[in-house]
Amino acid sequence: QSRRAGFGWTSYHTLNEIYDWLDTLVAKYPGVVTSITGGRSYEGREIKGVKVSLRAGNPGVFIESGIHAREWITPAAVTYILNKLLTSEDPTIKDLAQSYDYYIFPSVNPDGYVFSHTTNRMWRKTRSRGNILCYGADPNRNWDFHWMVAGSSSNPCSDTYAGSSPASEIETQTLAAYITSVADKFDVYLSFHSYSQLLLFPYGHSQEKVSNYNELLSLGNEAAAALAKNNGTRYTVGNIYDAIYPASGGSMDWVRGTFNTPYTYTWELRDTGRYGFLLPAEQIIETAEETLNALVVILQHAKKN
Ligand code: ING
Ligand code: ZN
Repeated sequence: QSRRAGFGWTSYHTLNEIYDWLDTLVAKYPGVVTSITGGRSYEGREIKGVKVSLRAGNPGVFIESGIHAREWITPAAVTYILNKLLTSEDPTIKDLAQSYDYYIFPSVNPDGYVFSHTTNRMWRKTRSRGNILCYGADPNRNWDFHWMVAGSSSNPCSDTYAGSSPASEIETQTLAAYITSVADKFDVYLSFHSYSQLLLFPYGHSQEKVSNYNELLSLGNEAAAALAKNNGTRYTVGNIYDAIYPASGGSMDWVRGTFNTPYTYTWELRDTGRYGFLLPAEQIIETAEETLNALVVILQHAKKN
């Protein structure tokens, strides 16, 4: 990608490129895009986000991606969707952009993301040094809701190491504090992972059904149908425990369990394993476009209810 072309979605970007682009949005859309911060990482990097607010008094949508370092398609797709919210001429997208405040954090594990660019492409965890041999904890097993109950490891060398205690990771603590500060403002929470093509909702610690299980399942299936329209990409929808595997301490489950946020989904974006985490950059735009179609269904439903 040439310097003149600026930020785009035909290649994957470094953390600095993503953060610089967020800064350009703040400068370009004064009063609409504002800088928000989820605190600082173990190595001192900012957890940088933006709030998009086209109208006063709207309900909120909270979006996080990149909690796992190697899942590069997630910040790529989320920044694409952010750009569409600001620039689309499509009346449906414009309406949704004007109907919600968006709190968007494209890279909530910045140390891990940088490490996956510089040193180990398959890195998943944070980079905290709690153990001399193995660094980092799984930031999606570390949240303080049924911590270490399922699908979590107490071995610091495991990729699913839950950390030494609930919210042991500074990234979890500081992002949780930010989420708490705005929790009364949003009723949609979306977390982005890859890969497997799944649309997941709570919970992961047990088969316990959330109160609106049927609504989340049928809405998820409607969203998956909309997603399949462009390219035939097929998603499976369900609660974490049954649709993927038992796994506790994830960010979404903490949000649902703590604030009772009604619409919470975790996405597992493309693909189903051919490329896995190494999804070719040529698939960023198609992936983001189909995901946006599904997002429209979820946000339109949440708006009515
Ligand atoms: N998958 C998720 C993981 O953290 C998940 C699945 C989502 C578990 C939400 C718990 C909560 O294991 C990937 N690919 O990271
Ligand atoms: Zn993940």
